[in-house]
Amino acid sequence: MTFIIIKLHLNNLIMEEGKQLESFEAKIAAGHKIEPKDWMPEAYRKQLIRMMSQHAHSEIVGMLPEGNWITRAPSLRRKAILLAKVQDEAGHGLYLYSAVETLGVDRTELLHQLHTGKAKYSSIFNYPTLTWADIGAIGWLVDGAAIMNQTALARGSYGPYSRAMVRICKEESFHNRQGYEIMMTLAKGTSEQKQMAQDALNRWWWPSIMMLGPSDDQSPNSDQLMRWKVKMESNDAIRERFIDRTIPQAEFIGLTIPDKDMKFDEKTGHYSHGKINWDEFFDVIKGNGPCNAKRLKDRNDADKNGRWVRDAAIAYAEKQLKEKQAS
Ligand code: BYC
Repeated sequence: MTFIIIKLHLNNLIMEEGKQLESFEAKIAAGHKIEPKDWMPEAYRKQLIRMMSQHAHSEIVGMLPEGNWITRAPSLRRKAILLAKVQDEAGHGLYLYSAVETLGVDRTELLHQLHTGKAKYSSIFNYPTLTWADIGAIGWLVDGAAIMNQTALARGSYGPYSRAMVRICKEESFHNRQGYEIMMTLAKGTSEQKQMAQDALNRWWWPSIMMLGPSDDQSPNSDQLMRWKVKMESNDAIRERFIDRTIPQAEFIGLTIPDKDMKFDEKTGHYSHGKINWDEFFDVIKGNGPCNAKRLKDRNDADKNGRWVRDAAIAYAEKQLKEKQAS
């Protein structure tokens, strides 16, 4: 008898979950947003935590190679712009950690995963910034690729993530323009300056097109993410759009994309490109890129050195709360 009751109960639970999944998927198909208190399948929640936390980590790790150039920016104007950009990236990290917390996970845990090397962050930030032109290349190419991806993510199904994307993309557009303007200025400068810009393009081009994720045949998460409209387009589709948009920009300022196989295909209306070195990409995301160890150390140091500020802010907030409760 007990066995039958348990079985009936389980059947009811399965039916209930089936109905919830059906209405969840219908909501997404109709273009509605999923909000934190709505029912969602565990796999959707886990995928969002994975992707959004990697995104948040990328924003704050991305501050490191750029922050490295604040004291060496070539003029006061360039310094002020770069400072504002790096602060924007910190802000993006904050919106995104807050957005991930709506899924019931604490940012202390997420940061612990980053600092112990368990969590991924964007492959692109494991490359060094060797000259001032690299700051131009990051704004133009890295922020350019990020915008291409994130304007699609802004139409995604999870409310807090898609809304964060809207604001982030506005700021990334400014970052993209300042980077292109640095490259344009260098490309119009002396032959040494133009060479510096070309050298930065040579080093950042391939990592930038790789940062949009592995090719579709090597992307295990894409199908599920696209079915639930977390991702609106595949990695290769976004990469193609980024390449199509960027090549004319390089031509306009007289720089050469370092890919001798790149050519415009009249039939498809897109540029075809040379072979991407996916071995390098997978090696970098495994932790073996030129700067992985340095980035982790610098993040850990920043976390340790900033602890007193967080402790003081918490103590002040607690004091304020106590005073409010007492009055
Ligand atoms: N780097 O199944 P796939 C910025 C991993 S920062 C490292 O295609 P998915 C900026 C992937 O996680 C903007 N790992 O994955 C900041 C997965 O491993 P796990 C950064 C990567 O999630 C400061 C495995 O490879 N933007 O703009 O469907 C200064 C298989 O991949 C990467 C975002 O984070 C990578 N590049 O698609 C300046 C956007 N690519 O987790 C600028 C949000 C893949 O299964 N994220 N992997 O172990 C996304 O749109 C997607 O996560 C991706 C990858 C397109 C990146």
